[in-house]
Amino acid sequence: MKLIVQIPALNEEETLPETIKDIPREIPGIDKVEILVIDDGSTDRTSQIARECGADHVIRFKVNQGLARGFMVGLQTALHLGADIIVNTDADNQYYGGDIPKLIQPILDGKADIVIGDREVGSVKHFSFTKKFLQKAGSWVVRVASETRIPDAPSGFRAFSREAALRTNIISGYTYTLETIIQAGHNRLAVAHIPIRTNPKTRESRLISSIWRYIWISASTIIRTYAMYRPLRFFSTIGIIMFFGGVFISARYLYYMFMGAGAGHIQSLILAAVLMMLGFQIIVIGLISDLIAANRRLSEEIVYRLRKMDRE
Ligand SMILES: Nc1nc2c(ncn2[C@@H]2O[C@H](COP(=O)(O)OP(=O)(O)O)[C@@H](O)[C@H]2O)c(=O)[nH]1
Ligand SMILES: [Mg+2]
Repeated sequence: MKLIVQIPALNEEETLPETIKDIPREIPGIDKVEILVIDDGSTDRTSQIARECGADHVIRFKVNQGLARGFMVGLQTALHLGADIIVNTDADNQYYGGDIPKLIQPILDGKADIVIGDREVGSVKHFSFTKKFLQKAGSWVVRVASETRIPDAPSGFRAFSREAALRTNIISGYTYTLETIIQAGHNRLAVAHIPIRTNPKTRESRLISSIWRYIWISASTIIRTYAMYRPLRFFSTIGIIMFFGGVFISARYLYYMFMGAGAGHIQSLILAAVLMMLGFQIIVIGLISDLIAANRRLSEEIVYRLRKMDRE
């Protein structure tokens, strides 16, 4: 069993040494632990520091590609290097490295494909009220969209089995955290969670520079991912509501017409017609998206087999 711990890093020369130092190199049930740092176009000495501190592999992008891309390249590289389990942790030493054995235990036991470290956000003192609220609301939406029961969806401390890593495809460019969970839920991978510890805060979050931007990007990622996996349900729900809204308004119009007062209600007749037409079209869009989604499932299967062959 080989474990690779991957650390996406952007300008992290200050906190990377501690992060690497805290990663246990001997874990029961694991023959070899290796560390992979993905330096995403840092302008400081992140890559050199990573090597000096004992990272076994360092990938460096010349220009910044964003966390989601870095995460994907990390997963693929780890698979290439023969990882059986891949753990992701943050370079700001936010997560407690000593919890890695606990995090991978459900995978070793054959009970999970993905394990998400749950920070038990309610009890983290240095999280602001807004961050806690966003984390909770976001996690709830992700639970509904992914049909899983993950309490801490944006957590970056997580473990993937080789099978889960082979099946993961990230489309969004900003964050991988939400998309991986929704995808895993729909691919029927076993997603588990366990409580983990966090270290005192070392610096402000770089990803959440503006709350509104964060909400906007997270919401659009969730909607896009959900629509990708459940297009018919997504579009037909909207379409049916509009269509029957239109039916209701036309029934009301017919009632007035038979009562002899139709002339004053032409506006609502127009609204009814527009709603019914739009609703019908949205349902048709749902059907087309469903056909596209069927293609996507086939493509995903091909990508999965290619990756597997590549590894063998
Ligand atoms: N590859 C990559 N990693 C990034 C980027 N921005 C932040 N990170 C890394 O992502 C992790 C989480 O970032 P952080 O600012 O701590 O966000 P937090 O999750 O809100 O605490 C850290 O390891 C950062 O070094 C980026 O643009 N590209
Ligand atoms: Mg952080």
